[in-house]
Amino acid sequence: MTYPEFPPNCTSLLCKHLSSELFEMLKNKSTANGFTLEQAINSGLENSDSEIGVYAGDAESYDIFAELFDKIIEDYHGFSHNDRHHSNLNFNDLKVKDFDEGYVLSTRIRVGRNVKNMPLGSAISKAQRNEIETKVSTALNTLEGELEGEYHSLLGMSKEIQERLIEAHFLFKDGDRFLEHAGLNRDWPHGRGIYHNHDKTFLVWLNEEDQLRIISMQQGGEVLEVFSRLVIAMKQIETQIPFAYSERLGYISSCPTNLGTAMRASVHIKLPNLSQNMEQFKAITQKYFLQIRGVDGEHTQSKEGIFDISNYRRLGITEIEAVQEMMDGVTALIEAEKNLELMKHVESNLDNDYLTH
Ligand code: ADP
Ligand code: CIR
Repeated sequence: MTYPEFPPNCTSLLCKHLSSELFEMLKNKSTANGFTLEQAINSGLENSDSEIGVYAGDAESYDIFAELFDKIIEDYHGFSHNDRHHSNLNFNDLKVKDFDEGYVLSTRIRVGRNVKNMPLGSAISKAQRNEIETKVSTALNTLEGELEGEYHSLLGMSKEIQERLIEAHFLFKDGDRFLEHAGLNRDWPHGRGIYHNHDKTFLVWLNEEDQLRIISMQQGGEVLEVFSRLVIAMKQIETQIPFAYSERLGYISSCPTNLGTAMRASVHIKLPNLSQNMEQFKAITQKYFLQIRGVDGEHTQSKEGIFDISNYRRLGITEIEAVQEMMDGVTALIEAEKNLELMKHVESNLDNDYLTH
């Protein structure tokens, strides 16, 4: 492979950080699983509109290709080579905000997890993926109380049910072109599936971008309820399934954006006025380290002024800090939305006064 020609408009962290010198240094290296630089960067090369553009094939990728991954990790999370990740799951440390009524429609917090001593999805074999499905679904089937539910393999699920679950925000989509070019969709739909409790407030995705995505979600803005359900579930699952974890990088994930806590805490929030003032909207999200996504998830658009707002950073901050950043930022967004509403109201009253006098 020769040094790739990046298009001039390429803004991914891959384009930004993969110099020809770095490429020459890493191009012949591979991990014990045989994962190469070429595989790690393929998604970013095929999708020049990538934000990041790289995926790891195993935990070792973060060491073997560290000169590239570390630059991307520092750029995204502000976490340097000498930093160490720390965890905090103590709900008592959370300064809970009660969001004003009428803005937050639903809350979802998820973590990504991968099984210790297994390759990640980009480098895994079909047999290993199936083995994970069997082991994890067996473990999930032992959960009790609120977490009790059933595992549904994608292989045995009709297209119609899949569509319905995707539309209701419970299931992942197939055919994501970023994952496709990372080798993460190989053998689809084998080994993939979803576990959920009866109320669909606790869900686990199997073998999508990460081997597990553990999810807690519900209508409304009760963040503490969503977070505590997730923490209980994460801890119970981990007693049966050992997860890939690094003393420096925390939980190991396929995409470097998900390292550390691997946690994305999000709300669906209605901001019809603020979304007409994108400069102000973006300034607030930058101040609070928030990410704006569309209402159907990553790489989708907003509908009817509804956005998915979540913490941007996941590594180098604790789980509590990740959730706190989301809550503080969302509170600031609601405040700004209310002020814009008020201004609109005052302006329309002034117009009416002018017309009637
Ligand atoms: P992930 O969060 O796993 O990185 P996505 O951004 O693709 O992945 O989101 C997955 C699904 O979760 C999408 O259907 C998205 O609309 C849904 N979702 C995310 N946040 C919320 C939320 N707060 N309430 C309801 N659904 C949500
Ligand atoms: C990109 O580079 O834009 C995609 N590979 C997505 C990156 C961030 N999202 C993620 O980890 N799910």
